[in-house]
Amino acid sequence: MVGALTDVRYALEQDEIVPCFQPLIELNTGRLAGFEVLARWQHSEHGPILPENFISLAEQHELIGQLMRQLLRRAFLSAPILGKTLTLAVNVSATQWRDLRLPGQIRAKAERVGFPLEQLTIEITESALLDNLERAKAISAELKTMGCRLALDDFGTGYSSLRHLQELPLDELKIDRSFVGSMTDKRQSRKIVAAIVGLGQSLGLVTVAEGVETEEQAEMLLCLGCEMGQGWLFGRPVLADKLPGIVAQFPRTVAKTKSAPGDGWAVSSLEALPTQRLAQLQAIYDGAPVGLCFLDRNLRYVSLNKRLADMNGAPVAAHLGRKVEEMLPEWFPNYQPYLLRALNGESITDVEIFRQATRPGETDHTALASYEPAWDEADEVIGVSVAVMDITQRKEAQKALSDLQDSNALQQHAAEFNHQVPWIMDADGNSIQVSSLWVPASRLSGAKKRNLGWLEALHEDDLGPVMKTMREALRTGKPIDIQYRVQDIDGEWKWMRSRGSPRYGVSGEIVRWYGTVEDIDKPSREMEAAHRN
Ligand code: G
Ligand code: G
Ligand code: MN
Repeated sequence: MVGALTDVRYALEQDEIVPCFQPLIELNTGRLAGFEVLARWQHSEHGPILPENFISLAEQHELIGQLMRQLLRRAFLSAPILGKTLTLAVNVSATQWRDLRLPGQIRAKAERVGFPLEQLTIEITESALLDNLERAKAISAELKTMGCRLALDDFGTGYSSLRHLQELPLDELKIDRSFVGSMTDKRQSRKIVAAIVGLGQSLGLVTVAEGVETEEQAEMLLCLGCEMGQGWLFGRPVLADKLPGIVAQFPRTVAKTKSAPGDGWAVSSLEALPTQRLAQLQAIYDGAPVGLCFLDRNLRYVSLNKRLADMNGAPVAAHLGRKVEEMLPEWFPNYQPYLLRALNGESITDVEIFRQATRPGETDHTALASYEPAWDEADEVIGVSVAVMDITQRKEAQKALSDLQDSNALQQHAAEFNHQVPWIMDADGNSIQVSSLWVPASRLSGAKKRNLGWLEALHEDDLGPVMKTMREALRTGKPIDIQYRVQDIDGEWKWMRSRGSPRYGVSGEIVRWYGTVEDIDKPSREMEAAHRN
């Protein structure tokens, strides 16, 4: 029977248990970082036998130490092909973590062939920590001092105690293949993988995904921030004679300069921890000249920046967890169609939204909004990112600019017709622009020429009829044609005639009046003068 104790003992004597090597790949570059050493029994009759059939036997009969030493010896023989960067990872059984001689045994094997311990990773399972955590801690501390790296194997299946992560000087977290295998179909597995990666990142550990079989999984892992992958996608475990081929097949990780303690991998681990990245994102978020928020599928505020909170007139905290509809009941109907479209996967940019003042003291606002669906790794919409820019001032500036253009046109106009002085008035009869050529200019201050101040320059007898005609015109849009007297610089009353017509806006309302005013005394005086000559 295969796997009987005598067989295992015999296998060790005959050196039939040999290392296989499975590549470990840097997910973002596709580079080869090293190999995990996996035991295989090359049985003379039965062919290759998997570890599940002999490891526990070896453990039970205290042959596991010997098994490891034999594997290490053979694995280290392959050292030359690994160069100065590729690593080897070996599995050490739970039972071996009781034995304080473990580090010495490993060191002896490595020194014998000159394998650098910096390129050796020791894999530990959580079960090893259960019966004697203190001893396991002492052993791992010694391994670390020797320069080895420490990886927690099959993470997520055992006890996954956060205490273990805290107590051991770990460098890596290996995510069990059961999660990786189902992560593309099961949201739950995906969340567990994401959580393990996040946990690893926040503790400064390299996360390694085991059992990566498809491109889709590799892609998703990369998106989640997982740095390393191992699995059939990259390569099955192979015997030593296949190593050169594999090393040649993958680009290697870049040679590292002398690594700092706890910074062992040949992987360019990101400098910023997720918490730091989050803080930085938050800073960008807060400093953005736009209001930003993220809404979940129920249109609740998951996060938002201060600017948006200010725009909405409530503190940031008051928004969190509440629905847009609750926060902005008056405006929500304007946003809802866009939000729903975004939840359906459409990205909508640059929608102009008018926020009419709803409370006293508020002013109307115009905003430019974008709605972007947020997808998770399985391409499901999980919420909407909203960006809102207040463009009220821009709109006002545009208006002022068009007024300025009006004004330039006005000056030009004035130069061309020196008897006819152009003016511009708003829909309420307020004078917006009147050329300085308007006769009573010097008698009325600039401010008075503006708005309704121009009426003060009129002869009191003319004021009534002018106002009546103006009111009528403003109401009906009927062209203005009025005559009135104004006093010039010398105090002389002169007759003026003012004519103008309305300009209509897009929705049919009067937006401006354009007209000219002329001195109707002047042509006659000039004519008189001409006659006298
Ligand atoms: O690749 P494979 O199916 O052979 O591995 C099955 C299990 O056996 C894995 O959990 C692996 O960690 C374990 N294993 C493989 N090689 C060794 C070894 O040399 N020592 C120990 N203790 N476990 C090993
Ligand atoms: O030591 P550990 O428990 O991590 O052992 C790795 C085990 O996973 C080994 O049995 C190895 O043969 C196996 N394995 C490696 N890659 C894959 C893979 O892509 N898919 C599956 N199903 N098993 C894998
Ligand atoms: Mn392993």
